[in-house]
Amino acid sequence: MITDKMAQALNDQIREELYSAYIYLSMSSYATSVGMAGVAHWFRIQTQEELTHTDKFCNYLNSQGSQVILQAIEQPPCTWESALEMFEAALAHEQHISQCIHDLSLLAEDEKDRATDIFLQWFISEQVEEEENAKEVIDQLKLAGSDGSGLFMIDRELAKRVFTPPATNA
Ligand code: OFO
Repeated sequence: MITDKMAQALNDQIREELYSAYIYLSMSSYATSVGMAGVAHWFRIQTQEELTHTDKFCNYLNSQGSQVILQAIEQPPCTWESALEMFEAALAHEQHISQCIHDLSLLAEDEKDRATDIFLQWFISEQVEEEENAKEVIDQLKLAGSDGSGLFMIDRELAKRVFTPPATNA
């Protein structure tokens, strides 16, 4: 059993996770339209990850006897100047999500809700990885600069990303 305030905050986070899936799907679609197949693939995998995050929050709310109330999702942007701009936007978005998760954890503490706090620990670690993944690609893209063959090689590398479902499905 969780408080109404906690349930509302977790429902808000479901909207955030769905928006994450939405913006990455938009990035994937844009990358496809400009011939960056590897970038498109990378963001498509990212979309799948975000849907597993959504699922985790939904399952947790249900396990606590709370209803999932889906909210409207804002329209994401649909064009970017370059692959670098896309990954920088992805990193900024992940930093925002990290802040949301930290705020949820603080709220759980305020509510003396240990179960939710423990549930959120997985997301706190996951966010470190999410930010790191985007930063890694940003560094590579900055190194390549405007070198077409460098960008081509990065695109090929990004095409190798594999979707790994989370080990637990709390
Ligand atoms: Fe990208 O971690 Fe969820 O939103």
